[in-house]
Amino acid sequence: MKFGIVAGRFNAFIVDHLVTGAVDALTRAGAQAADITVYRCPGAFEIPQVARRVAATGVDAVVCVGCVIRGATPHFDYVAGEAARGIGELARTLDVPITFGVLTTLSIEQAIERAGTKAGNKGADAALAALEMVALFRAIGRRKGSQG
Ligand code: INI
Repeated sequence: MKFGIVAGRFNAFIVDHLVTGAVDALTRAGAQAADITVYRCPGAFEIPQVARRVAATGVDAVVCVGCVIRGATPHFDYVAGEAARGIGELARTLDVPITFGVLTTLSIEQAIERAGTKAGNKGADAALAALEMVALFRAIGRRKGSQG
């Protein structure tokens, strides 16, 4: 199986831990490191554009990770909203599992908690969701056209 991980570079001190969590989860489940490619883009807003291209390379799944932290202006809502909307749109329209490991938090502390400390690692969670979706798509594919 081949996987693409698309990571926003904005808030890299958090996102790097999400990437590590995603790679660890995939390799622990049996993926080869050589079959995992990490693509970095400027920020969460760009993730859907990159994920679409990565999906077109023939990978089995795309794991999206990023971190949007609320600031003093409405900017957060636009960036987080477009990232979620864009990734969701891809997931519903492409025939490749695309999972959502983009943190949208109110504070840096909340982000740290979700990047490998007390609230787990959302990059790892998104990678595990991708593995489950690949298996599910294969199971659905096998059933397609079968008699029972
Ligand atoms: N991108 C993020 O990934 N996280 C953020 O918290 C963030 N904030 O707060 O601005 C952010 N902005 C950059 C954005 O994703 C785009 O890269 C930029 O607007 C250029 O298109």
